[in-house]
Amino acid sequence: MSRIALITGATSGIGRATAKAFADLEYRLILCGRRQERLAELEEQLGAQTAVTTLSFDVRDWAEVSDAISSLPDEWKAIDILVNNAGNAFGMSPIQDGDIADWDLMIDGNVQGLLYVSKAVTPGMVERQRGHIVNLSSIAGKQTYANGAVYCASKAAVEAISTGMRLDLTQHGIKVTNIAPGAVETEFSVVRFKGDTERAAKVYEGFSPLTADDIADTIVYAVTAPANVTIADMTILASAQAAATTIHRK
Ligand code: 8X3
Repeated sequence: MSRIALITGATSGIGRATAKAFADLEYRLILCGRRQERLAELEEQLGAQTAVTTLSFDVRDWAEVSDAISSLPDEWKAIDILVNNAGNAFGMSPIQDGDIADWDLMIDGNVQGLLYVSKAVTPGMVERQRGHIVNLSSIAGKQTYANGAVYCASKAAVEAISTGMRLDLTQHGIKVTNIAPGAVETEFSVVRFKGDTERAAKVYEGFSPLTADDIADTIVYAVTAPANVTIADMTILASAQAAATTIHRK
């Protein structure tokens, strides 16, 4: 039987591209997100290639997460791969001007959300003594930049959680991969700048940014590595990008 993969934040960006790449591998897919219509549309599209089911919940709400994962029918319960992709940036400002609601969204979504979904999925992996967790961090988790303290902190937390998970779960036959992308052109900057598409476009001006498909390729590489290989940590930058905020633009 093909592997079962659960992807959070599957309705857009890296999550959606990963869902498509996994469908090409004929993995059975549990696609998770908040936007039900987008999930239904993706289910219909990828359902032509592989078995797909969807779960609509907010990763920030433990009761919703736990109810959704435990509602999976028996044939979907043995999750082999968990891709913790859900997460976002909200706002960019010096710490003294930071918006509390933005901070809560980033910490609750990027950190708590990742923990909640992992808490719902990992006991089964431990029981089965196999599994693979892929956490989406960021170059921002490795290099803090001005006006991004809280987003960077949330991704630094993901880095720590990936390392901690690897320490706790390796003995149970579970691989943990931390993926740290640089500048990927998705809805990321539009969300960060709250719909200001002009400001968002400027982030990717004058160079070729990464695409969601580029990151999906690296995730495929990690999950298809031979049994004796763990891809522990990958940083993927656009080729014009030397560091988080050092980008050579034409
Ligand atoms: C997204 C990459 O460099 O905008 O995590 O923080 S960056």
